[in-house]
Amino acid sequence: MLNRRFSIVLFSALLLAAVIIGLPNLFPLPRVVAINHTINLVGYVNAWNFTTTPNPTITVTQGDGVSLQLSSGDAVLHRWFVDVDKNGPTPDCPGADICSDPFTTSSLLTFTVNFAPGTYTYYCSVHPTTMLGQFVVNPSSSVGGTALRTDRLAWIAPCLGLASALVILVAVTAYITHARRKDQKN
Ligand SMILES: [Cu+2]
Repeated sequence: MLNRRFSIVLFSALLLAAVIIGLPNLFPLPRVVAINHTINLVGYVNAWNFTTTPNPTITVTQGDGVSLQLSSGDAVLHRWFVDVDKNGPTPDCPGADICSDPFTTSSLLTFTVNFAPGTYTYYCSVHPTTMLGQFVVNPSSSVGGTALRTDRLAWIAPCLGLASALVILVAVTAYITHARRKDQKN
């Protein structure tokens, strides 16, 4: 009778542990949701955004969206582009590079970062020696097509820890109760 009850408690505890540990695998984590970056760049012949060379570094992750709000701060003609094919300050558009329209007031350029991770250079095609900066593409955190969301992992880990502690507590209590009753019996 006692052995049977102990077996049931132990089996339940193990089942609970299996379910809790297996749960995250039953419901695969969703892919990382690509971020949309809204970036403002104001063009001046000396540099973008009142800076001097080097210009602001733009950092994104592969797969992200970019909404680039461009404007001319000095009413001079500018044209933004990122040198995706890495062949220097000649814009290859249409082609490998991603280019804005030429603008003397403002222009909105939206695109998806669908090129390989790495460090690229963005330029103003009109003033490529002063209006240039780094465009850094970080690799997506996806591994084998399944992405890990750190914010979800952040709450799963303490839950797993707590659940494991409970399971161990239940198992130890059941074992002690079982051993004590066995002693009383003898
Ligand atoms: Cu320019």
